[in-house]
Amino acid sequence: MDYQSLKDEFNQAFGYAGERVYFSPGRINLIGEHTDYNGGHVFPCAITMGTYGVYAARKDDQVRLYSANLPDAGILTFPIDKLDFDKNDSWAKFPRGVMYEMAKQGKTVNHGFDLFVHGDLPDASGLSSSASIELLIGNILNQEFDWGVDQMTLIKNGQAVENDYLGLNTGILDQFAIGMGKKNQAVLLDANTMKYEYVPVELGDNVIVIMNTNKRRELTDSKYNERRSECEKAVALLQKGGVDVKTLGDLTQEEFDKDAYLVNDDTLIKRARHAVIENQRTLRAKKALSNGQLEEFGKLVNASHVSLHYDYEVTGQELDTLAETAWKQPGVLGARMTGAGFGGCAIAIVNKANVDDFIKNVGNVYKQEIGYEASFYVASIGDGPKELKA
Ligand code: GAF
Repeated sequence: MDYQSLKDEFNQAFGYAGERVYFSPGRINLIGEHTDYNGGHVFPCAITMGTYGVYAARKDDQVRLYSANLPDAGILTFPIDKLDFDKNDSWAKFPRGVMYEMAKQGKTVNHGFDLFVHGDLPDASGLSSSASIELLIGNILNQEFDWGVDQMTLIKNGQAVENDYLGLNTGILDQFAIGMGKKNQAVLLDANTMKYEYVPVELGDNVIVIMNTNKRRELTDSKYNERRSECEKAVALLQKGGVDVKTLGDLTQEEFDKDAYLVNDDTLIKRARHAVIENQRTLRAKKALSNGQLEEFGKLVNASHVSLHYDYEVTGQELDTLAETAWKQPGVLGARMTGAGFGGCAIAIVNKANVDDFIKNVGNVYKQEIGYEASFYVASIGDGPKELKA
């Protein structure tokens, strides 16, 4: 999507010329899944697919919104001082939520605006279209209303929109990956301390292929919350047994194995074991990638999927079919689900020379086994939110 066509689209929606064009990416997580809310590490990168927004100031107090992705919703309108959550709000819940949460920090808007939005992230695919729009709006309003806050504030505000405004119990991974995105870099975040480090994604002759199950992630919210509380229960049982631990990210595998008997419940042990080992695996994967040990990196990526399948049980037939079929293809270093799971996307690291055959073969097997098509995109790792120039 280019600058001029986005401006043209604004004009078609609102009947006059928009002022400025902004972009906010989506994300993939290379490894470190379901570790963020367990005080562990994540290792994501922003991608060049994302959400574009065209902004224009209004003289009155109305906010008007139009999404090219949801044309049936038409133009949504609300006044700048009516920000309370409304479950019938369609996608206006995102700008309202961002404004509501920032207002708690004294950051408000003093006039209305028109906003046209157009995203090229597949909807509900686990590439973080929600966090993308939260960071898009946060960055637009920060610039247009001179809020003067840093990216980390907008990242945490995005998470507050999810947790406090929308009532979804998610971690910081998605907003962080998007807000801190850097071209051709992954970022290792310690979700316990919020310290982070960039690592160049140098994959030699390989590229990252995103594989979309095209499955709607219906049960995601309830299953996600269930996993979260299972991990919290495991921590509580370890503490009750006298283990000095605040989060599962505090533990090495050896420490966990030694005390796992205290958890005394098969399911809880499996959930906690995933969180502990996946955190350690993420650190090893970061090291392997930094040292150019791509085969080792790929093996850790595969092991992550296996753990998410057997111990965390968040993969499902669609993601398993994609990952397991990918493992059997020539030129594949590794493949795993990415994001919350239960549908959404997987990623594979594939030799450039094999990509066409890879997509054909995995696509055929998926169609045969699942009954409908998967979609494939070669990922480019891109920057975080920014204003686009003509
Ligand atoms: C979702 C959540 F939003 C993230 O915080 C993270 O927990 C992820 O699932 C699983 O790693 O994307």
